[in-house]
Amino acid sequence: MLFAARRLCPPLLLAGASKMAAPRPSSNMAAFRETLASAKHVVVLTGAGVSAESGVPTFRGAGGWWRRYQAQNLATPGAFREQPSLVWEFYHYRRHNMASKQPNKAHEAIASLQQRWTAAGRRCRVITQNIDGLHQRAGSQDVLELHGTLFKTRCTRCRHVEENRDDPICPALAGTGAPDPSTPSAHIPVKDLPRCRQPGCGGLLRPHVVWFGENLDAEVLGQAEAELEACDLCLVVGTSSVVYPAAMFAPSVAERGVPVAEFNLEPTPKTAEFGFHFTGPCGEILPEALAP
Ligand code: BJW
Ligand code: ZN
Repeated sequence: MLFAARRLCPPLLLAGASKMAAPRPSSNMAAFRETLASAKHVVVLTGAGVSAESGVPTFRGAGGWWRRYQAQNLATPGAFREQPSLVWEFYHYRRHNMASKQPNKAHEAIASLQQRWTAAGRRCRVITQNIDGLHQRAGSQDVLELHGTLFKTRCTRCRHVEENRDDPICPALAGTGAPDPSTPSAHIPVKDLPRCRQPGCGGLLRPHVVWFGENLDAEVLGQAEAELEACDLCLVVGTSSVVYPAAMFAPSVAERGVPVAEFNLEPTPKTAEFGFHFTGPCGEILPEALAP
């Protein structure tokens, strides 16, 4: 199992060891396109940056604030335990916000690549850390959502998972969730937050997403590992590559000698481990890189 050893190792040690041996990444587009042309099985691993040009905030950096909170600090089981109303306001805002967002040219370029390749008997699998559903809306099929989705809930009592696109998801959240730092918290009583409708349950619902310290779904992780072990090209698009286990996916592919191309506004802690790095907005670069 490719990732078994890495799961047990601190990522900094692994990153450091690989960095020493890695050559400087190329930004030669013609060379990348030759590599793409000869590949048979590509994995496209995406993060928040792929949706940035759709107007969806990223996690880290300037856009990663909601009120006076850093988004990543609300994406924790502890935050939900202590302030379920606040965390639901945050997710209500993000669910509501998605109604006005559209897939951008990067999502479209990836979906188009997958459609062309599938028709030609080649394989292209999208693995995303995003929970916004924009890859699927652009036409990508069989997207692996590593960190869950905004549009499913899970019951904290009976664990039932179901799709839910209601906006608002419960009456008490209507009109809440504004991101401005001066907005007061709604302090919704727990009994009025989203509740499970399974017979005899009524438990508190939570977003079906993966928060810090929680395990990724074993089935999803297994499928991602299988794709990464079999691919002959990996694209890493719009991720800071600091959140594990996703942060070790592309380095593991590179470690077995398979080309990896990173598309990002800036270098990441993993850039030196990759064969290609293209700096700039992925909505501009990917259409050129993946054009037929
Ligand atoms: C553009 C662009 C444009 C912008 N074009 N580019 C080993 C060692 C130490 C710690 C750990 C470890 N293993 C696990 C951990 C703990 C933790 C972790 O990794 N912590 C690190 C911070 C160190 N991981 C976990 O807890 C994971 N669970 C786990 O591993 O379980 C087992 C375990 C538990 C505990 C200990 C050990 C093992 C679960 C991680 C879940 C992450 N959840 C979130 C929230 C999801 C729900 C939600 O969305 O609300 O997932 S956090 C947040 O970060 C979200 C994202 O998917 C994820 C990654 O962020 P991403 O996508 O990279 O976004 P940004 O904002 O960081 O970067 C955007 C990038 O785009 C930037 O680089 C920009 O430059 C670029 N960009 N515009 C191109 N136009
Ligand atoms: Zn329930």
